[in-house]
Amino acid sequence: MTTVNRITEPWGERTPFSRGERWPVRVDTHLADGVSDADVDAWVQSASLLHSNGDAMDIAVKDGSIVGVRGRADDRVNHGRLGPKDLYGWQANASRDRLTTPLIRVDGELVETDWDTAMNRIVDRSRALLDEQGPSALGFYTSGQLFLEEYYTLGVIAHGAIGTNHVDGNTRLCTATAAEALKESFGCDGQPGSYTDVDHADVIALFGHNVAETQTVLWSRILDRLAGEDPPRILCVDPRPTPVARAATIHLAPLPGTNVALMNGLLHHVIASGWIDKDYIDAHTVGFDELSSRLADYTPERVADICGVSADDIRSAAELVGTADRLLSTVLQGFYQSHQATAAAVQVNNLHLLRGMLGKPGCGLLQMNGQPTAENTRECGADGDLAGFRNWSNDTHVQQLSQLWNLEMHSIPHYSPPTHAMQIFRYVEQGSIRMLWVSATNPAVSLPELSRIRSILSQQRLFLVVQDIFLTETAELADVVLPAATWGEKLGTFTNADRTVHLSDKAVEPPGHARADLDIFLDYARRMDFRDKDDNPLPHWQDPESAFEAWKKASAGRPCDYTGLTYAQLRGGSGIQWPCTADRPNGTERLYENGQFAASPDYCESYGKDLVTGTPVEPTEYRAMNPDGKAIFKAAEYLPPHERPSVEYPFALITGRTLYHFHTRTKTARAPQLQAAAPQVWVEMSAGDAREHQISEGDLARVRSPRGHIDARVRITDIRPGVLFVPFHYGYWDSHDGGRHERAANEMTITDWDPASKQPIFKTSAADIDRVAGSSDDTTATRSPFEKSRNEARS
Ligand SMILES: Nc1nc2c(c(=O)[nH]1)N[C@H]1C(S)=C(S)[C@@H](COP(=O)(O)OP(=O)(O)OC[C@H]3O[C@@H](n4cnc5c(=O)[nH]c(N)nc54)[C@H](O)[C@@H]3O)O[C@H]1N2
Ligand SMILES: Nc1nc2c(c(=O)[nH]1)N[C@H]1C(S)=C(S)[C@@H](COP(=O)(O)OP(=O)(O)OC[C@H]3O[C@@H](n4cnc5c(=O)[nH]c(N)nc54)[C@H](O)[C@@H]3O)O[C@H]1N2
Ligand SMILES: [Mo]
Repeated sequence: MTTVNRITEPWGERTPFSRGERWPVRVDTHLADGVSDADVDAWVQSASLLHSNGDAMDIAVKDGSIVGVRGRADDRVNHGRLGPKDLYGWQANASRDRLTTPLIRVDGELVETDWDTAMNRIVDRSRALLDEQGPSALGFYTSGQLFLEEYYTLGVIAHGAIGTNHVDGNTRLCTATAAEALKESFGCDGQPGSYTDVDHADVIALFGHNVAETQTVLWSRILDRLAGEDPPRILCVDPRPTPVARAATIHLAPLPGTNVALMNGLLHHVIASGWIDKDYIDAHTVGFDELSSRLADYTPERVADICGVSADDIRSAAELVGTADRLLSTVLQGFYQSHQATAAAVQVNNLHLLRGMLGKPGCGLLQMNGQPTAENTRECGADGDLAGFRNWSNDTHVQQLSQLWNLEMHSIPHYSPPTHAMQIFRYVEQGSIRMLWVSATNPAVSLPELSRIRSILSQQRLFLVVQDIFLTETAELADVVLPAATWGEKLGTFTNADRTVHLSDKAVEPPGHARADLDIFLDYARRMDFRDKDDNPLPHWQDPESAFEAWKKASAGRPCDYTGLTYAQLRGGSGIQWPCTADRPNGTERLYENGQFAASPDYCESYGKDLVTGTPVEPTEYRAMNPDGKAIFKAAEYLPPHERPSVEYPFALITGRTLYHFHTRTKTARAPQLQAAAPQVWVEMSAGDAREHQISEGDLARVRSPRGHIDARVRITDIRPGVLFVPFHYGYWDSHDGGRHERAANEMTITDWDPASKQPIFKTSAADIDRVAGSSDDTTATRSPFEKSRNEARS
């Protein structure tokens, strides 16, 4: 058992290893005070649910309650390690303020009720709206935090049984760009790389990805390589001095919103220097000539001006990735939550295609996921796309679904692209969507421009259903609140960012009358009496395992093929990476070995889009461009962000995460160790900017954008001058005083999205800052514990 303080030392002690060696095992455990291993009645298998890394763990159960967790030594993902959120976050399950019974709105107030009453309200309203207006009156907004079985079931209900096109997940805010970038370059979603690429790479490049704080165990793996022989060199592209930046060989800190210019500059120099694999390009790709002519103007000097980094640094960074023997790249929100998100992420794919670095150990590409089960939202079609990475504009694919679900083809909407979340909220605002069912997401804190979102969700004419485990900021606005069971209280599977499928077993009973999300969706389907064309119940399954078996049929022959997996096989041992079939019973470590892609016109998930306008490419156009299903180089011109710093709002505001909290904190604020480590919102600014504004460390400051403001304590850091950073975790609910404080970063963010992926822009808006009051004595206001312990160690 590890004894280090995992709040001040989140990555634990080093277990160095050198290139090509196996990453040593280190088993991390945390048990409740006074509980020892000997007291534990049972260890129940699961994986982590507060990030996308998929760290396998066992849940300790004593007297019917969760009393701790322990990493699984045999798992390929974490070799026993767990991060701080995994070690402490489970305590939220037993929080006394869990929702335990359904609530309905009566005379303006939410009151407790029974399941029959709550569900019948939803069913009555659904029926009335279907009669009056048809399927387009109903919208579903789900999550990246449920289980595979739940998404597939919801997808079948929404796309099939109801036939609405208005289905999306909060994955739109999270990994829509990952999916879109993979479709644009490789014809299909699906993560090419593997975490084991960390073990083999000689260069690791992180693009807008603060992996140290957001996937702490993956960072431990990188730190262990850095501590071993023949360490990899690191490129970090991030405007902030993150732990990744501090460990980097080269840190580029571009102005927020200039990623495309920067990537074009890197690719320009890679091509100009001849660091490309011409044979690979000729054999396996289309579009190289267009890319290289588009890149011609992006000289390091020009790019240096746009991005505010030196031309020499751009050349050095290009050399690092251009001469790597085995390059691993990861991409996340610094790229995805920006105005040219897909265009920027695609350039990282281009880098790997130019260098022929795919499908080989160490040559990984991880267009990262963020949420634990975002992969499943996408593959099961709960993000609007069709199940099994099927192409909505390919009739053969729609027909396959109609056969699987035994429905007429016309009852599955495929007349236009699925409605994306930002458009769903627009339709709610305009009144054409009249019932919105929100599951496992908290849009009243996580969507941009919160004053608008609050007014949309509190409209009288909207019937809002919220399915959550707590009475969140969103649930408070609902007409019906459904109490869900969560991780540890229900059975299901989920898939992490490197395609590893884990089983999560039920360890304890849910509190009160809370029910698993799957049971809630199936109960709705039964009460609605949904039927297929032979009058059989739709969906026809009744529990997690039968849902999983149905999903396997839907995945057969598609890139995300699960047919070789069973629950029995996923119990014990390690998680397994899809595709997993009879031919590949142990799963598949890397996609696109030998330059074979899933991009042929008849097989691909998407024909792609224009990266600037988002207009879908016509099937005939795609066929002409890529008849043999090769990988596709897509070029993009740099365009400046829509909202740029001005005289009135001189700063670029970016938002993001801290190591200790997950999203809107519904779980992490209820875990005492995590809450104490980051109890309140702050704003980061540079020392020079602070001086100029007469602001000192710890002062209370007001941060304003054209849409709203918050008050936050100031942390002075080495962030790029002209940039402010605010963590987005803090909604107005406060676990300490139960009070309400407007302090969510999204009070300030803008209603705008990337044209191709439709992912909202959380990382570029203009803002100003002013001092409101002097400094507080609370030092947690101004430093996170791991920063403090690092500073103490250095002095
Ligand atoms: N501790 C913790 N871990 C988490 C989560 C959490 O809430 N807390 N959430 C999970 C989820 S759902 C997700 S999506 C991931 C997100 O994981 P990350 O993407 O790593 O996290 P963020 O902090 O959102 O953004 C990453 C970095 O982008 C940088 N950035 C901002 N603007 C720009 C820009 O214009 N260009 C570049 N190059 N960089 C920029 C920011 O400075 C920030 O350090 O984390 C997952 N893991
Ligand atoms: N400004 C800014 N905004 C952002 C981001 C940013 O970087 N900056 N990042 C965006 C990203 S990447 C993401 S992923 C989103 C996240 O945004 P949200 O999805 O809104 O955040 P969460 O707090 O994770 O909300 C999940 C909800 O599900 C509930 N829940 C947990 N487990 C279960 C379960 O088993 N069943 C049910 N029914 N409910 C459950 C939780 O209590 C919680 O209310 O935020 C986005 N918003
Ligand atoms: Mo996310």
